[in-house]
Amino acid sequence: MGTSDSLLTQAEAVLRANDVGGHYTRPSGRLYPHQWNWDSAFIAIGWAHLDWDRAVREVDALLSGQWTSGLLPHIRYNPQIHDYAPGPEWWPAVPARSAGEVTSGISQPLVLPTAVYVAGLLQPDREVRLAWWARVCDQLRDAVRYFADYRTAPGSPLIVLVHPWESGLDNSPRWDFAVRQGHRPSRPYRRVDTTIVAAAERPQPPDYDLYMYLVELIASHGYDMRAYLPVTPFAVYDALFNAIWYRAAVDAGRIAEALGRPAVVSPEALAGFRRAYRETLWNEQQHLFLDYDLKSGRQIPVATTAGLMAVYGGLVDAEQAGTMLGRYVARSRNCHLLPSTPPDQEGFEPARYHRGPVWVPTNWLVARGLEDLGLRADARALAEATVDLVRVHGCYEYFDAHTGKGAGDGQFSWTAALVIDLLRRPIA
Ligand code: 2M8
Repeated sequence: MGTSDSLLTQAEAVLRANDVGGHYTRPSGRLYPHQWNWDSAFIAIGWAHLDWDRAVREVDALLSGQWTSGLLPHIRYNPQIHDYAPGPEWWPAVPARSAGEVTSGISQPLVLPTAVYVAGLLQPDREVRLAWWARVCDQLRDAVRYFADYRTAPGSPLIVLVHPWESGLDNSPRWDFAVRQGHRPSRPYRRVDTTIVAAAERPQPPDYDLYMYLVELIASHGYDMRAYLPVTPFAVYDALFNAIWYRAAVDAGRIAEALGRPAVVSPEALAGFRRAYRETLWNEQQHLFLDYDLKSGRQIPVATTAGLMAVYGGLVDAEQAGTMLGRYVARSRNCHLLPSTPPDQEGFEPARYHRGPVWVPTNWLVARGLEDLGLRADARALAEATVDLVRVHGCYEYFDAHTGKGAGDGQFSWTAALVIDLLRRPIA
């Protein structure tokens, strides 16, 4: 068996081991036993190569947690499992469309419409593909529009992120400004994560104090952003979240178009969004997009991979993408690519979770974005570096930026799913 064959076999085994009853795929065995939003989107792409019907079930499961507003929750809890914290008791009275659904009360980067588009194209039978798209199209549209309808602030079409967990890059140094304010929840809370993996690889106590403070704040305002926006310390335009939302709107639009249905977001609104993204988030000095803190009315001066996601979003042209990437790589000397934070950025920690380590999903997003822009050599180099890291170290949750050593959970679903995609659908 060639090395790619054995890596494929290994990755497939990880997905199968994390498959919960053929309904959803947990991100990993003990650390994350429920269904996570953007994990399942990436995972569905992996399944689409192995067992297309299983990919459909992954998406169905995620969509069954959708709220009346269209929000797709960041966690869809499995009510049989109680060893993850915070549990659903922290998210009371969630307005899910289906009775009996137990979810969190915030969302995550909206990769799902793009995953449904990509997985759909992996179905060779056009009728089967269109029938699937027809079945999920309205729910995807609602998930996209939820952010435009409920999660913007006056004067800008950009989406407001209300919790570090929504960013997917939880303890990114970008959020240190809010952690430093010292907010704490009114009730005690427990942590399970540090009993499973080393505390040195996880967010710190002050990070969790902020997370739980915001959970209480959001839940106590009935999950209505406009009600808590004046009092929350955390309201940001996240460069990653907004780029992914834009791409989701475009891909949900492609699905609608294939079905002969009306646009999901109008071309004028998409153009206005592109303009706002560039005007608000571009930083000429860093040659990167930065996040924006609505409370201070300023950009957050912290460079991370989030600033490269405009490449995936299709919000920059090839020339700008090439320059952004070149700069980021040049600042990341002595690191495996791409460190989530470049080593010259204050707050960089090579082995601590989202503060420096290399993550397969963010690499995948940038590589696919480069591919779409025609920067094939860059895309291929990044894809190969990513696959090699997994080949050498295993399907870890993430990888030490300096040594490449795997960290977090060692049987990680999105790592497996996206390596399968990169091997089975190599960069064009
Ligand atoms: C991590 O986040 C969860 C909270 O959502 C956690 O730390 O418990 C993040 O890496 C997030 O991006 C990811 O979706 C989740 C599951 O893999 O784990």
